Amino acid sequence: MFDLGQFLASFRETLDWLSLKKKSRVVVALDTIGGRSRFQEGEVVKLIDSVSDAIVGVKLGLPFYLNLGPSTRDVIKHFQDLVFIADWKTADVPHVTRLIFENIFDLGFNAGIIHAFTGTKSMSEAVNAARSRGGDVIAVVAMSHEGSELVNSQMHVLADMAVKAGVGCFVAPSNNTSLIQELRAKHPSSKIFSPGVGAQGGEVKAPLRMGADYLIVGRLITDAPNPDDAARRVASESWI
Ligand code: NUP
Repeated sequence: MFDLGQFLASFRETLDWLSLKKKSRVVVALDTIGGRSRFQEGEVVKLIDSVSDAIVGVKLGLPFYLNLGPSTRDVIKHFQDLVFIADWKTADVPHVTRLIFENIFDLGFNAGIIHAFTGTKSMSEAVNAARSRGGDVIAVVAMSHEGSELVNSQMHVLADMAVKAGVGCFVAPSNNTSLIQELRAKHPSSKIFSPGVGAQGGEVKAPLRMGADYLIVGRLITDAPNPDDAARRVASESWI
């Protein structure tokens, strides 16, 4: 349903507003549905519709786009009461980064995720594309999987570069809450998105208590026998 409160608000304001309205800090990562990574547009719309009251946004990765292609735009258009984040984790030279981000916003996404290690020039191009289209940029400064020690050891350097480029939103792992705590301490007004809840061992409340703003939750919800029940459960636990 269209809501006037969202009109012309920034990505971060819209998220805060949706969060308050729905009493949820959950962004759903839609990589799989019931364990399957191939699905039709109708199934996607049905799933998002069933969980939309309990979530503030949907994060769609590259597998989703490779599966559904330009129909992604139609999926996004269906939902006025959610933000959509393109998790394409771009890692390219500045002028190509700009092209990618222009496409992300032209598809209807409200924000896109970039790897901070690409540096300030690439991130600035993403930020410029975002500003000219009313979107936002989220930088990966730490990761949730085994093997991410190298990137995680550079979190502060990466976050400082991101801030220099005008980025105010970060991805940091829910299963490594000390990193969230450190990031929050150094960047009090940033927005921290935290993946790794459930399937990767992260908890719901711990990352939020350490300073995360939003949880990115995939399989715990999308592969559950009843995704709507699972989403409602995680949402109510996230409202602390
Ligand atoms: O460090 C990261 N870890 C991570 O899992 C950065 C991410 N963007 N993600 C994404 O979050 C990953 O691509 C997936 O879409 C989601 C987590 O999914 P799940 O483990 O909750 O199913």
